[in-house]
Amino acid sequence: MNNRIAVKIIDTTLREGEQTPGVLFDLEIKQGIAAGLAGLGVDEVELGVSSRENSDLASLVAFFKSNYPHRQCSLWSRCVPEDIHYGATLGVQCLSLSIPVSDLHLTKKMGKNKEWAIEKVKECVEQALAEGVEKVAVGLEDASRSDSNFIREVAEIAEEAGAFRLRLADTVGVCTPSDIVVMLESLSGVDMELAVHCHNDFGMATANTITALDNGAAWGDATLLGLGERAGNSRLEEILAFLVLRKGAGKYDLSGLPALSRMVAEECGVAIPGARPIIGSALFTCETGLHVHGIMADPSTYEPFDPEVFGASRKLLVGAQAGRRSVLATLVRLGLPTPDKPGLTRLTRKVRSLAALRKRSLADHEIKDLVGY
Ligand code: HCA
Ligand code: CU
Repeated sequence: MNNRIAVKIIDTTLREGEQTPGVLFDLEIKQGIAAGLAGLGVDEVELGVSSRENSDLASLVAFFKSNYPHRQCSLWSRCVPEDIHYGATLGVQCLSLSIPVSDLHLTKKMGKNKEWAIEKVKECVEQALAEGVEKVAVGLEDASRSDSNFIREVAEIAEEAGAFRLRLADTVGVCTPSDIVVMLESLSGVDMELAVHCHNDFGMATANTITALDNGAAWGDATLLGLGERAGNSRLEEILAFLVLRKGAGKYDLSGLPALSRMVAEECGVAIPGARPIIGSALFTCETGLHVHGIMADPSTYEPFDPEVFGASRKLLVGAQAGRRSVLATLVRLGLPTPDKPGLTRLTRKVRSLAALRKRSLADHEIKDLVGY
């Protein structure tokens, strides 16, 4: 990562995450999520869409500003004067104005053209600044399927008008990490902070976000559990854990992450699969003899980080692929007598076949039964 300290994360669970079909947070939950995100040390919390119709927004902004005055909050806004005005009246620090930039979006969705987009960006950035918004950002929707010369043109206009940040959206999640690098390179020399907003349609959102942060982007977007349209966005839990555990970003506090993720999952009525990266409950459960042996010798052989980082614990099981060492360790753990080598081999065979028969790992009492205790 070019500059670890400079890397910053925008959480958009309360904006993009709430666009997930069937997800609607009430104000109290939104406050709980915002507080949790502030606790993790997320650099900016996008609190929602700037619109009078967003009935909780004024209270949520007021809550966040009074409780976390030193943490940046932002609103996402269409390039519509009344929405910009509304955001400005809420006194939010940062307003992210979003504009589509691909021909597809401009013509088919908006019935507009490139000239319109250029004009809108200029007008809207100027309006937001004139209305007293401290930091104005511009988000380019469908940037990954847009003409790079046009993106550069929009960037220059946004910069001239006074925007501090340009966010490139891979709106339908079609980029690979190398596409992200090319997109960022095409903006070299632009004097605004660059951000990316990556969707997960092909499962690459987290990789794309991390790659962007490694290649010149100052900001990356994420949502808790990767909530968002379709396959969602890059997952906050993966991004933060990677930045802390692999890149040494000490400014984030991961301790609240599992509880916050579970709270959001419960609120959304979704189950977190056991093998889900970072927050799954089965990540530190191991049954394969070879792996159990390695973990017993040194956990880092087969674990990328210590489960205690997330308050989790390691579970070493004996099942159909158990090895002699794991059977022996289980006997010791249960305080049972340990057999000689041939006896251990026989017992291991028995453990394996019983586990295969039952199609699961064995419980302690089953192992006791096998050794006749
Ligand atoms: C959406 C828009 C957006 C905008 C991102 C941004 C996207 O689909 O609702 O303004 O930076 O993915 O393009 O989330
Ligand atoms: Cu999006």
